[in-house]
Amino acid sequence: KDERMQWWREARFGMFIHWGVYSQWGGVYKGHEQARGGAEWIMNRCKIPVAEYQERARGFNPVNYNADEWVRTARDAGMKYIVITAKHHDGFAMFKSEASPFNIADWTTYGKDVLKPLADACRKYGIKLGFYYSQAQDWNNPGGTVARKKMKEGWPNPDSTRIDTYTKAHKGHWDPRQEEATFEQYIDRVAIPQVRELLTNYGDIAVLWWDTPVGMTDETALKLQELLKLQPQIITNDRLKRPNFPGDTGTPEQKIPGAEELDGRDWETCMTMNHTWGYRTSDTDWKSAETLIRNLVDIASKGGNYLLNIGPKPDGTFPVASVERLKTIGKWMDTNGEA
Ligand code: FUL
Repeated sequence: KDERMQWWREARFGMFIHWGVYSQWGGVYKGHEQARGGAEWIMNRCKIPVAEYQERARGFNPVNYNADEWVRTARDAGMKYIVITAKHHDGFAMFKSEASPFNIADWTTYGKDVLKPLADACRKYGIKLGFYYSQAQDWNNPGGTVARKKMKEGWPNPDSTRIDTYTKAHKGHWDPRQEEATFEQYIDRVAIPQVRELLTNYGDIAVLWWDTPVGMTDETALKLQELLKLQPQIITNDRLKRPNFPGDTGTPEQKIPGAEELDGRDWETCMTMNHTWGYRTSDTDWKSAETLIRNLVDIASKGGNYLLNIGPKPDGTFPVASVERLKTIGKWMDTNGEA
């Protein structure tokens, strides 16, 4: 384990990328600002019907996407690895998939896999590549689960004009099309084959970043965990299924643990530069470069890693404010970063 973990322990700094068809909404649905949560949650928060979400997804066309530039931007900031959302909770695959037509190559105007060029660029620049995969929540592929956000009885969802009594009676689902298969069928038909694709078609994969184990059982988790043998060196986090599947790394989200909270396990703080993971047009409340550098130093001093998020725009470019901050961090790294 120690040998496998070595590069990761030395890395200290990585780039998280939340990019998908949700970026097209930018946190706005039918003229209304999504009130709560990250903009990558818009389908769920605003209860967008499956057909409508899928229709808009057809138009996803990131013509300015340049994987080479992305990886150089990460490298120049001193980042050693990248973790990108291969599939987020909305179920849209950013890669060519035989397991679901709802993927970038088969579904969209763009018509190409975006992970392939990213894998090539990472290899070229010596940056490790990891995939985020939402294994349980999937709002478009039938049978996927839905996290139910706590909503007080009688309180309307500020983001939804639809009635929450439906979602209550349907385990959080808001569209009958989401329930056309069982969770086990979804795992066998979509999640397992897609994770196999991700661990087979892109060369060495350094990290598998699971998320939100809603509805997972030990049995479904074991099936997914088994696939990791396809990449014997891979490192995984603690979000496959709770409890019983601790993985290799803890995942404090949007917070830096205090020194007294550390328990000897490897950990990685993931954090946004503003308040959203997916691109949000209205969110210009950015942390300063100084704050980001201070966070990195704080985390490194406690033995953790900093996975700092970028929410690319639907055209495939990074927000300018994010790039500016990465440049400032890069300058600081040049003088203070490494021995
Ligand atoms: C959370 C997800 O629900 C968010 O959308 C984001 O991906 C974050 C890193 O993990 O649990």
